[in-house]
Amino acid sequence: MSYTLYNRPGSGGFVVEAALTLADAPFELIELDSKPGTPLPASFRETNPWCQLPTLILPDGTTMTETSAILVHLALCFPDKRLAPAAGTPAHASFLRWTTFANVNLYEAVLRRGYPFRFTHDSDGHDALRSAAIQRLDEALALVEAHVEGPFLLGEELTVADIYLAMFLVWHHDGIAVPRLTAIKNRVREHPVVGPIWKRHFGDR
Ligand SMILES: N[C@@H](CCC(=O)N[C@@H](CS)C(=O)NCC(=O)O)C(=O)O
Repeated sequence: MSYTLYNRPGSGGFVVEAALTLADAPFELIELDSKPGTPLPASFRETNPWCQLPTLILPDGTTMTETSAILVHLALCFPDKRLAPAAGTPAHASFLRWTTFANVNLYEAVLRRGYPFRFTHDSDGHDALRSAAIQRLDEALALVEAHVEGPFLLGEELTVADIYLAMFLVWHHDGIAVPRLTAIKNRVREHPVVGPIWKRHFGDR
C-alpha cells in the first residue's frame, strides 16, 4: 500500500516528498502541469476541493491537506525515522508550535504576496497587500530565527520542521538576514537524502 503525493516542482509538496523519502515510505508522485505561483487547474478540485498542493492520499484512501498536518501525521506514523521529536515531549510541543506557525503565518503570507486578489477585491490595493505580506514574512522569520536552539531549529537533530522552514527561505530570499535559518537551509540543501530532492525542486537556490 502506497501514498500518492500531488505536487508540482518548486511547490510546498517538496517537504512532504522529503518526509516520505526520509521515512522510506512508498509513494507515487503526481506532478501537476502548472507553474508555481499560479492557480491550479480547476479539474484538481475533484481531488482536493480547496484546489491546493500538497495533497497527500494516504494508503487507505484518506485525503490529507495542510502541510503542517501532513508533516505531523507522517512523523507520528514513522516514529523510528525520527522525523520529529518523540510525541508528548517538550521538544515535540516546540515542533508543533513552529510547524503550525510556519503554516499559518509564513505560508499564508506567501499566499497574500502571490495571490493578493484573494484577499482584497480592490485591485488598487494589491501592491499594498503584497508589501504588508513581505513585511509579515520578515517579522515571522525573525521570530523563528530567535528561537533556533542549535544547529537545527529544535537542537542537535534535523527534523522535518527544518526542511519546511528552509523552503520559505527560497520563496522569500530577499528578506531580512536570518543567519541561523540560512545555515539550516544550507544543511538541508546538502543533506544526503534531502539534497537531491531539493535540487530537483529548487536547483541551486
Ligand atoms: N495551507 C496550505 C497552503 C498550500 C498552498 O498554498 N499551496 C500552493 C502551492 S505552494 C498552491 O496550491 N497554490 C495554488 C493555489 O492556491 O491556487 C498548506 O499548508 O498546504
